[in-house]
Amino acid sequence: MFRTLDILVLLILTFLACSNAEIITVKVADSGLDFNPQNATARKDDVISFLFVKGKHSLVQSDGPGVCTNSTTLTSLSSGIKSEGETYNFTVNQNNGAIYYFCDYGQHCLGGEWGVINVVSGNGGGSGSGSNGGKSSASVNVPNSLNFFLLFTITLFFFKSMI
Ligand SMILES: [Cu+2]
Repeated sequence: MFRTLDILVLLILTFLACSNAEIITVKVADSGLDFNPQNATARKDDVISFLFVKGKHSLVQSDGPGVCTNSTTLTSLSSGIKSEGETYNFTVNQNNGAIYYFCDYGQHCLGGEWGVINVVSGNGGGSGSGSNGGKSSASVNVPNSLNFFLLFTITLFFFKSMI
């Protein structure tokens, strides 16, 4: 017999296993006026979690790399002024292309504080690529392992319920 709790756990695990969305952390002012990583790779529905490390900053979307003026088309990425220790979460809502952004606070952008989110299509999680632009293969494999673990747990629950 299925118990209510078993069914509930099964539903939650199934939901988690089906969701490939990832949380990608980008540090703001991690080392001076910068974003770390400056180039991040993400997929639709991934959440870019901007962590404000030091000072005050304000993230706004722009129309190109190193451009220090607001985007004329998309305005979904806009954090407002944030202080040390705060976070701003931005959910990627496009299937491909690049999302450019910069810090609108003071003259920070002219000091080099801008970044790019490269949106790629396909399944699996995205990854931060590091400030050198290199791709981290290790973090790409993490979601697959997690999904395997979740599916394994679901299978266990299924068989347990049949006994
Ligand atoms: Cu700034």
